[in-house]
Order: sequence, then structure tokens, then C-alpha cells
Amino acid sequence: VAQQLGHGHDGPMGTGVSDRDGRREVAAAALVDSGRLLLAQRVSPPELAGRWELPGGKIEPGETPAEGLSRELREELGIEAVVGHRVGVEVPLPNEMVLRAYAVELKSGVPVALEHAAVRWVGVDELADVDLVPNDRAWVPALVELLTRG
Ligand code: 9L3
Ligand code: MG
Repeated sequence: VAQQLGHGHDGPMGTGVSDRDGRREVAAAALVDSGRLLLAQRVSPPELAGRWELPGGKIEPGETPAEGLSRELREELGIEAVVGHRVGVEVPLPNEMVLRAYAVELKSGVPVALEHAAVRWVGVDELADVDLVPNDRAWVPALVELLTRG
């Protein structure tokens, strides 16, 4: 109810949209097209720069996760996308945030690295060798399944 009314939890980083437990969500896209997964190479912070992630970002107050993730993908990659079901485990982040992945389908456009160093498509056989950001590594088994079974 709190989220529907737009009254997020006031955490240490300020007011934001939050779930039942008072956590702000970061949503990431498991975007699969033609049997390959889209990865994006981070430029910041320094400890994550050069490593690969599922693109996405913080859900803003008043947005559903699907709306917020669609916005992030428009901003970061210049694409229109359809956000589907949850994928893999949820990952606790510092500052009362939680990271969740969603299966995403490309609706229109071609992904371009507007806020990343680069983007790349990887097949299931390449996934284990990618230098993923630590937070996203817990998703590898679920991503393998998504790429294998669709
Ligand atoms: N994060 C981790 N894995 C991801 C994404 C999209 C984000 N796949 C972490 C990095 C930041 C925080 O979540 O600490 C917010 O993400 P962003 O706004 O820097 O993309
Ligand atoms: Mg981001």
C-alpha cells in the first residue's frame, strides 16, 4: 500500500520507492534475442569499470519495476523493450537496496552503448568466461537456463 501511495521508505540515501521491507529496487534486464544475452560494460565506479552487467538501474518513486526498467533501457541503450518475468535470485545491495533481474524482449531498436563502454551479445557457451560484475554472478545458472530453454 505504501508503494501505491508513493510513500517510500526514508533510508540513509533519502526518500525513494521501496518494497514491503522498505528496500529500493535496482532492476536489471536479461535481454535475450536470437538465443543470445545482451551484456553491457560498466564505466563506473572504478572497481566495476570494464566489467560486464545486465543493463538497468534504480526504479524511481512512482514507477513500477517494469516501467523503471523500460526507462533505463531507453536511456542506456536506446531501445524499446518489453519487461517480463523475474529471473534468478534477488541480490541484497548496500543502502537498503535490492537487485532483481527480469526477462526482457526487444521490441524495437538496436542496443547502443549510450551510458556504457560497450555492449555485446553472448551465447550460453560464452557466459562462464565473461568478467561479470560480482552482483550479477549469482544469476549465471538462471541465465544459462533462460538461454537454453527460452
Ligand atoms: N547494479 C548491479 N548489477 C546490475 C545493475 C544494473 C546495477 N546489473 C548495481 C550497481 C550500482 C547499483 O546497482 O551499485 C545501481 O545501478 P546503476 O544505477 O549504477 O546502473
Ligand atoms: Mg544502470
